[in-house]
Amino acid sequence: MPFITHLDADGVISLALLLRARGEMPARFSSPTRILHDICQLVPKYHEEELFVTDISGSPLALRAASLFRKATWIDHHRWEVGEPPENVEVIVDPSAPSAASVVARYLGVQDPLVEIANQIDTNSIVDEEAARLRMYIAYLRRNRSGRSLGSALYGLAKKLAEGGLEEVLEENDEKIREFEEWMRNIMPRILKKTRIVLVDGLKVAFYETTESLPIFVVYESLKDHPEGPFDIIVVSFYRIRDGKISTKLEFRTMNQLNLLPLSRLFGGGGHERAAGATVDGLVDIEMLVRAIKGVYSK
Ligand SMILES: [Mn+2]
Repeated sequence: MPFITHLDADGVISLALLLRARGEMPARFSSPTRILHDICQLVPKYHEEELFVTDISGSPLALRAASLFRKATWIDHHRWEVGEPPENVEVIVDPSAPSAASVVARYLGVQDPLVEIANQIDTNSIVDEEAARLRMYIAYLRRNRSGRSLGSALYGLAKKLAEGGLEEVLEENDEKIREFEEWMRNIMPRILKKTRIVLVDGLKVAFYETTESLPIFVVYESLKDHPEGPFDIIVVSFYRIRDGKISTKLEFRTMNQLNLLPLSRLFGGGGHERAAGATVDGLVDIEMLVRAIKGVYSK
């Protein structure tokens, strides 16, 4: 039974819950932009089995691709247009759920303290130290590994969590977590300095542009200390060049309960009301973003 999940704490915890309920399965870590590609890649080898997808926004096309498997179950909590899914694809999407893991737990009929950890991390409202440390450990892995090596590390983590070993994982990787914390402490003043604040028709918007991929929570945490905060919109733009082509990955966050989905939709993306994003071909600069924000939010 192949499994595709999001490459973050919620995705890993969703996998852990399914591993415990259903036993070992081949897993792949994906994202909304890569999901169609990843489903198609699994078709030749696994189409006679049941596919599981969690914590990733789909599309009518992705659901059609999932229908090439004997059966598919798609469990998520992002807000997206499900439409009428193919007959053999079961879609369970609850946009009001704090995490995909909580929807998975409900689907499986289980209760687990890991769900609360996923809820705290995914809604960026961390209370427990364990949640903060797990988030940093995953961020450490994403910083130091990629491709297959990252995939197998995250799978190993999910397996440990499934066996009830959160405390153990955090203890074993204490040094790595500290290393990440140290890196984070060093980069925070730089983020604060490089952030541009623009007032857009009464909305206070913070722009952070970078070519280095970094976890959004690091930017968010940095901006908590900004003298001009809190911000209605935080925009993080990652510029990437691949095969000579530039693309912009946009991430939107808010400190003031603003609904960011219309803004991310404008760029062909999605997500949650308070945490959304999009990936755009070409370069999206601050001027374009200001115009987009005006278009969406100005009356
Ligand atoms: Mn999630």
